[in-house]
Amino acid sequence: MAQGCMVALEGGEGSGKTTQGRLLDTWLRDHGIQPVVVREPGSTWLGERLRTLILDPSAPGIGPEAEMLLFSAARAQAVREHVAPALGRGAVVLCDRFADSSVAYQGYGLGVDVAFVRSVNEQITGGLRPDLTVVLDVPCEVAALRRAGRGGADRIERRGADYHERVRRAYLGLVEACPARYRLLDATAPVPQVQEALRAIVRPLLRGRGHWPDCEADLR
Ligand code: Z5A
Repeated sequence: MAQGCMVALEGGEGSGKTTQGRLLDTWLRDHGIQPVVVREPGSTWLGERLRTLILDPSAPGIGPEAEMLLFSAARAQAVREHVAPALGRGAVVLCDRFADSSVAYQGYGLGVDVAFVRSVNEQITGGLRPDLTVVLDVPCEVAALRRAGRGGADRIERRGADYHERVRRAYLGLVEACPARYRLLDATAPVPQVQEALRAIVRPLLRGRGHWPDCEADLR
């Protein structure tokens, strides 16, 4: 019987989480695994509305604590509606961002008390933690160039280089502090190369949780 298993993709803006998450999803489906994919903020009626509100560049003066609580409300709903039920029935859950985004962006980035952020995360997730968090890392200048190609920066993307540097450092610190639960991936490489490295990280975890038939020796 396969066990529930949660993989989170984290990292700064433009590090390629969405691109890599989609490729990982397709790869898993090609091998008979039907992951539940969640993006934060979003994936629920409430979360998608909060996303529009929080990222709106014309939103006037949302304070750091309020911002953190809005992201938390979206997360609480996503956990209740999707993540917890999926894990309960033994599914694979892929999250494009999870609780560490609030630690990095609102805690270390904006100066909200990190212990408070962690404690809210603990309450709203019931202590749920991803089995594995892959941090996709790119220097902020690379992320800025990728973003420039898209235009229309949102409220958080508009923050200065110092802010995004603090966020990046926060993620690197999380990986360093707990190598058992985090893996760092150099996301400056071309997309297929990053995907190959990501699969190599995810494969043994899923294999250990019994997520594909024994007869399939290698999951390419
Ligand atoms: N946020 C927060 O503050 N607190 C929280 O608790 C949570 C979130 C949950 C969500 O907006 C924002 O909310 C986010 C953090 C904050 N803000 N920031 N900054 P989002 O979902 O729109 O933002 P994002 O998660 O950062 O997504 P993104 O900017 O789209 O980045 P991405 O998903 O990591 O990258 P991508 O969309 O896959 O790729 C970006 C571009 O780079 C795209 O043109 C790709 O074609 C290109 N790309 C991707 N990979 C490569 C490689 N390897 N080489 C070259 N080009 C590449």
